[in-house]
Amino acid sequence: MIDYCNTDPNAYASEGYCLFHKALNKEEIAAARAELDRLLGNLPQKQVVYKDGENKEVDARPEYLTEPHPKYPFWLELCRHPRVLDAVESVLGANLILIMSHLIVKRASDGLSVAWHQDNTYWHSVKGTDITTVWLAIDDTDRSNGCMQVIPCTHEGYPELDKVSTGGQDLLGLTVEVTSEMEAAAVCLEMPAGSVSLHDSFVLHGSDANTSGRRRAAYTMRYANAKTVAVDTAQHWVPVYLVRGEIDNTDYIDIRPGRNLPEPNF
Ligand SMILES: O=C(O)CCC(=O)C(=O)O
Repeated sequence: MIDYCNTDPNAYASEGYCLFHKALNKEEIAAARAELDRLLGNLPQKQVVYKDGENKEVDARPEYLTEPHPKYPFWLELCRHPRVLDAVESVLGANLILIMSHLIVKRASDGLSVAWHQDNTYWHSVKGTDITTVWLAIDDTDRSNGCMQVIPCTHEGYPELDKVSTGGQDLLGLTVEVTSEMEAAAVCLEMPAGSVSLHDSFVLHGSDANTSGRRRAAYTMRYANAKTVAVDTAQHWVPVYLVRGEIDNTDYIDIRPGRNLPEPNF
């Protein structure tokens, strides 16, 4: 495991990730925690999740709070937060669409691991490579509560790696094969609540189980360059939102700052 962690947006293209400290302040993070606690208090008994390569109904878990942004204005507002978008713009350019989001909450003691994977190969309705995930720490995160880990530079050339079953109790049920040398090069993205990391949609990443006595909650917001990435909105499972810049595509919902947010749609 490498201790160095990239905080230079100019090195994002080569490293495949970058950390930005203090994107959200204490009050903003406290508000996110309160909203999250409200959602956790209303978890259904069952959830449909994409696991082992298919959609399945499973017992609900807080790791599976997928796509809160079309349903709850709080999370959609967060996805167009100026400091979040500034970080995204620094790596993807000025024309940005929001394509997905996911609250991944690992409870204290039994939070699921996330096996090594690439994001892009799961998203068949999205074509292109200029795609990043903002991973917002809602709780402080470190090795003991299952922080994100990235294997730098593995996005180079955008290889589409085959997935194999993990056969285990992890979040996705699938992984890609990784050598011990690659694993030794992984970086732990330890960060205080309010910081964000950005990772490329092809870079290998994952996280260990949370066996600590502390929760590890994160909000992942996924963005693409509106001009170089095409989303097939007929196939895509959530609306696509224009959050910054320009694009000539009437399939996308315009929520650039100053616009009203749409009514929650499901
Ligand atoms: O939150 C985690 O531990 C994993 C996140 C992840 O895989 C992702 O954001 O793509």
